[in-house]
Amino acid sequence: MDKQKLADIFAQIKKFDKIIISVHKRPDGDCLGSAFGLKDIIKATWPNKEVYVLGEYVEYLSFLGKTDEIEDEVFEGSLFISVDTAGRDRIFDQRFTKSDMMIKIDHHIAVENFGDIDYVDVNRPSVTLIILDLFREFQDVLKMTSNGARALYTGTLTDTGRFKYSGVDGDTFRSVAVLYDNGLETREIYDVLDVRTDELTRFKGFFLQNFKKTKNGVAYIKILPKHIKKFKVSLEEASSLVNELGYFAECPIWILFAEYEGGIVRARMRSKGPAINELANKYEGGGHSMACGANLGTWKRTNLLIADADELAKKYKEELK
Ligand SMILES: [Mn+2]
Repeated sequence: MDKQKLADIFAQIKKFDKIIISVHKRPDGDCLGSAFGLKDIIKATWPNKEVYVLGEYVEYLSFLGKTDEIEDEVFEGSLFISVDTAGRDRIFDQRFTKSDMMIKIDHHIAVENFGDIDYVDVNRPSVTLIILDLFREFQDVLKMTSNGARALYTGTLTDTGRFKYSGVDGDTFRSVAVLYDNGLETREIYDVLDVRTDELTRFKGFFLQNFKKTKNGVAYIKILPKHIKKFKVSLEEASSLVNELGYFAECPIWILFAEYEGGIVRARMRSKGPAINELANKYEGGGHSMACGANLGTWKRTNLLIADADELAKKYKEELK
């Protein structure tokens, strides 16, 4: 935690009357949770400030808040805050250059610096927990409502795999305690997150019947457009099942392949053994050491990645002996 930089960010938020918060493309619980949590803190503390959240609509996260659509003029004289986004081109709204100042708040290994202030803390398992570092640092001034607590808890839950992933520590729970102190009610959140449609339930049946394993311990599944069509699920929904492959004791690595717009094949990669981010980098991807993604482009290349992952699993098991 960089207290000086948090103080700089606090000073800018205090100074600007107009603040625009943007998430990354294809947003998840952490970036929308951070954005709406930060908006709530700013509005609860300074009700007269204008605060906007820019991002795509995501049905299952719509309970966190409503995103805004704004004209170019609104950017004039504004502070732009990008959350949970490592690269400039991944920012949802590319009009950030029209803002007076830009702050980046993120927890991914920096691919580039693009803010006037860049706050990157890779030791925090979610950006919501960085927002909470800011909140706790200036607790005497900042306020939060139960809506903000809900948003920040949701992002913390989704990015830590419900407190299971590495990076969760005492600070995580000290921050979560602050959310309870500010009116957090968790029941509603679990009610929303634990919902599953008929379609996805049936797709899950298919998924659990059709995964494959390599010799040395890589579990994987290839989700083709025809499967998506047959079961009437979205790609996001289908991909959310990735960790269903993480239960095998003999498979330290698991991968979900799916085809995106324009026939582009991507991989979601997970590990409970060796670090896999370098492998992801080799295939035009990146992310965290145990959870990352790769851009294969074509189905043909998936077999290369599977072979590389299998080699990694083999080495890992040999080292354990
Ligand atoms: Mn995140």
